[in-house]
Amino acid sequence: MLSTLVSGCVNPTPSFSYDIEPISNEGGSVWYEIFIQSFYDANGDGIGDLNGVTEKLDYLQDLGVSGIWFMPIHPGGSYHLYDVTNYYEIAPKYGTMFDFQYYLEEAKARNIKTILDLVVNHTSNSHPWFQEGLLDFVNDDCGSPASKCHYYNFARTRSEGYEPYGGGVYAEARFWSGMPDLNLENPFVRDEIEAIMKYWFDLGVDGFRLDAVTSYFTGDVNRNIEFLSWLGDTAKAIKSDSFIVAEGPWSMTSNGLLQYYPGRVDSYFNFPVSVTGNRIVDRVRLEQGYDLARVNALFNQNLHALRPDAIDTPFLSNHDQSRMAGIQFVENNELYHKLIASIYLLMPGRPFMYYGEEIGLKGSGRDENKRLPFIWSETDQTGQTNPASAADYNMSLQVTQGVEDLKLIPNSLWHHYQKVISIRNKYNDVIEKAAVTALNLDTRLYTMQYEQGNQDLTIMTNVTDSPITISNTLGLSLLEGIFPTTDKGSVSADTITVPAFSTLILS
Ligand SMILES: [Ca+2]
Repeated sequence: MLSTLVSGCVNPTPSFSYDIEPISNEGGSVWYEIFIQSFYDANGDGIGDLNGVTEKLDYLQDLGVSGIWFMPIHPGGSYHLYDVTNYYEIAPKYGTMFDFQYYLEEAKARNIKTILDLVVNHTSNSHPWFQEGLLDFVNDDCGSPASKCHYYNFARTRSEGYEPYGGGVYAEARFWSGMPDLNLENPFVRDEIEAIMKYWFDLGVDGFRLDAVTSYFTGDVNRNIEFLSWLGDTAKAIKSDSFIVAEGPWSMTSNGLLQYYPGRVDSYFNFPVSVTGNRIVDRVRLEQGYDLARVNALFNQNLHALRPDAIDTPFLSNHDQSRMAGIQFVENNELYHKLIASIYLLMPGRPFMYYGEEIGLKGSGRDENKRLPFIWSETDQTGQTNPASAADYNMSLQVTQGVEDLKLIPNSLWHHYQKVISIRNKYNDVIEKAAVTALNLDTRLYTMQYEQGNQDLTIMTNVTDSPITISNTLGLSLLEGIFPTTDKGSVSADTITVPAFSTLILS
């Protein structure tokens, strides 16, 4: 069961509907990360596939998302495909190039952009580059600058981060021997990466998510930044409106994150607000709404002082983290999850959801458990995928209701996500690139003033389980509300009452 347990609940008979206007996803900026294998299986082999995603594009448009990040789609050795053997093909289990082109056409028709995982820190050790390079190195045949010897960091002696490949030959492989690190200083390797990006841009993809960027040159931030800048500039030269978002750094602090922004890619995932840094969850637990606003606003200000063109990417969790839904609040658990979704999906930048978040999908422990099958319906198994074989999550803890079930519950988590995203899309032209200021109207209120051009908004969220009333000293009026309970609060010339767990959009 999704958490409908209501102990000490604010609202013992929570039967109401979210009031959702039909808002287009066009021009919105909520993105959605998909592990294709676990999403929707169109051909009945238990493995999610590209045709399955295409079938569910109407679903994603209905939810309101405007972009998709695909985890790797290329052939590779592991179930997750982060060990690429061919950057120009589609993994057979996911379909064909024709399926991908058909997907892109259908996605564009629904205003949905697409970015691909670009894994260039390393390849598979089965990639032909590595096989050729190893052979040349073994044969002492590395004389030509174009030799694949120089695509990797081969050595005759072992040092830290190097793995053995037989015959006394070692190569740098920071993750494991199946994923040897590319030599990103090599201009021939850079030419290969440029050609890969151009190939997928020409097919119609909108950008890339860069895997493992802090491992490009392990332990050397400056060289990582230099390479990221080369990659970002190269992408923009091919496609000026492309979107490049880098995985890391996995820093807990704003300063750790800002350290990478001199690298000229559009964005770096905001780990401090995710379940790793836990900024949002922690401040909500402590009822420190203003402090959360203060820290988020300060980050936004510092970011734009450093890089006016940069775009933040707030998110809660991804395929490498325990899922958000596993975080438990003692009371009103589902209401707290709704509240946290309201906060991060309305932050400036491009928020990234992880597939299944909208149904409260759980997963923690080994990686396979963090990438478990999406649930479409409790009763209809059409399209249902199987977990990766190594998954060992205790499925008695997993939710059982899927999208179709939650759509029938008017105040479900699913409808909450749809509501928040509809508000996001409606005001995205103000929110996405806004300059933000934190307002201290009450320490328990998360209040942000958004300014973009001559437009402004004030977004006020009550991070507690009780209503809060303040004086309306700023003379704000109500545009919209996101109300996860039956309490709709009030805004008058004198006072503003924000219901528990609720968000007001004011001007
Ligand atoms: Ca399939």
